[in-house]
Amino acid sequence: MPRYDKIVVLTGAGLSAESGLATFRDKDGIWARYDYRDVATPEGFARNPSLVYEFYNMRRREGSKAKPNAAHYALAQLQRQHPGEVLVVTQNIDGLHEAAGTTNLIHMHGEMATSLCTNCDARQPWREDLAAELVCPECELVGGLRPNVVWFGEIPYEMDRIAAALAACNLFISIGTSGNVYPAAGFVAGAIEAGAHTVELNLEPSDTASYFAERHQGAATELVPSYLNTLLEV
Ligand code: BV8
Repeated sequence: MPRYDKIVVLTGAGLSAESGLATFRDKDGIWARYDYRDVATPEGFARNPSLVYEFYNMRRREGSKAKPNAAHYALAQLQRQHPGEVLVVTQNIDGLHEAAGTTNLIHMHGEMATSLCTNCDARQPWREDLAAELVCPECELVGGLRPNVVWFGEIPYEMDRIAAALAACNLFISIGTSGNVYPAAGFVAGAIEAGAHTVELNLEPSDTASYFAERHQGAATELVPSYLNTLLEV
């Protein structure tokens, strides 16, 4: 049996950076161009829905053109070849993990290619632009469709399943996240409590870097394949 048989991987925007998708807090990142209170909060959506629709329409269009990179493929290969359980929890709303073949996956902050109806709560695949005047295919009401994305102040998806996986894991790997946003930034503490080995793979030390037992600094497309290969060799 390999040294680690219950692995939880947390990913953030840094994993998709080399696929051409902007991160949030890098110097030319999304939050340098938009105020998160305007585009990633329920209050911002209520204040100016068309700005929020356009913000996510633009990211959905960009996301639909992006391709997985070597780090996404290395994670999918780990899931296929590692005899243990590998759960990927992503903060990313792009579909690059799935496109690379990752299956055991939780989008804790939602997905850009799905809509949420505020009238009937239906989540549906949605690749086109979203707008206020659209009809929900489920309840046929107009005006209820919003991006199926978790905004600040909203509860991330599948927190119970994530908590259970962290409590049982013996290896926690964090890739491409600045460790700014909770509850995701607190997962490393849960993994430590479970007695897991903790590893950070990031371009630069995150805000929670000091929590990690092992840290490697560099680009995800270099770090991730080489680190994950060491897990497949043991
Ligand atoms: C919650 C929407 C309760 C999706 C996002 C006061 C009032 C209200 C709330 C709070 C408060 N104080 C704290 C909070 C909680 C709040 C929070 O954490 N705020 C922060 C700012 C302090 N959190 C929430 O509100 C969350 N909900 O708490 O509900 C609750 C919780 C649990 C149980 C019950 C109730 C909801 C948070 C989700 C918000 N939604 N976005 C979207 O538009 O995409 S947040 C946004 O940040 C994205 O989701 C993103 O995924 C997330 C994290 O960002 P990162 O992925 O880390 O990206 P970032 O740019 O920051 O970093 C990239 C990293 O990659 C960098 O380190 C860089 O060096 C590295 N990198 C770059 N290139 C590469 C690379 N690494 C490797 N290779 C490369 N090539």
